[in-house]
Amino acid sequence: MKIKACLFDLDGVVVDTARYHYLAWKKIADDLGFSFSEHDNERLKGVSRMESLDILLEIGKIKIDIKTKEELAATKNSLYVSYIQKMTPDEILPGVIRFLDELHNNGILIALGSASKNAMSILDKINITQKFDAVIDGTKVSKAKPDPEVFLKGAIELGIYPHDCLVFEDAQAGIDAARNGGMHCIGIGQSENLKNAEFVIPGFAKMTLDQLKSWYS
Ligand code: B16
Ligand code: MG
Repeated sequence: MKIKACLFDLDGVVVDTARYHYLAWKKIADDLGFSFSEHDNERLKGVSRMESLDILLEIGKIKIDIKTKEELAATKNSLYVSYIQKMTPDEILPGVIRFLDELHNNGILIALGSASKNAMSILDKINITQKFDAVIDGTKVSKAKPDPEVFLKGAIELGIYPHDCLVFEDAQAGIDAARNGGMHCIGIGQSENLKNAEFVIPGFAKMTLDQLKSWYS
């Protein structure tokens, strides 16, 4: 098989933290006096914290200065952190651990490529840090997805060429980042929301190395 490394997004791929992001952003929107739906929240997936805030303010048609923006982002993050502090390994999405172990047992390297600055703390809470050969998160990159920086840094840390890497992503920005970096990409979710992924799967419950081999040999 030509795939030598698999790079995983975190939110929406390994765990479903999107609902915690949603609850925290919704509180900010409520306090500012406008409604923010789960449908609106789709636009925030894979996007950095400050860009998420810009999208939220655009939805609420609100203009504020940079200092207030920084305060709102900090408030949102405190709320989000209070949710993730309570996370447990039970929240790892179905099939993830089994699939990571199957990859590892067959010599395929594994990295995390997340936009989140809270990624390390989430990995720690769900007790999965040791499954990754490299972790690149929002504290290590300066350019947000769809820039490929997060995945290219992962490939460099693993010592694998981009064209031998496969990314698993649930957000369009993340799929674009993988493809912009010259990597293979499988979307997690529904194909109509995930353009340019080579394949789309609903999750890892039925994902196997044999399936990967049939797609990438
Ligand atoms: P934080 P991923 C992304 O994580 C989320 O999908 C996105 O909704 C969030 O705004 C971003 O992380 C930043 O998160 O505020 O914790 O730094 O999908 O790239 O793992
Ligand atoms: Mg994601």
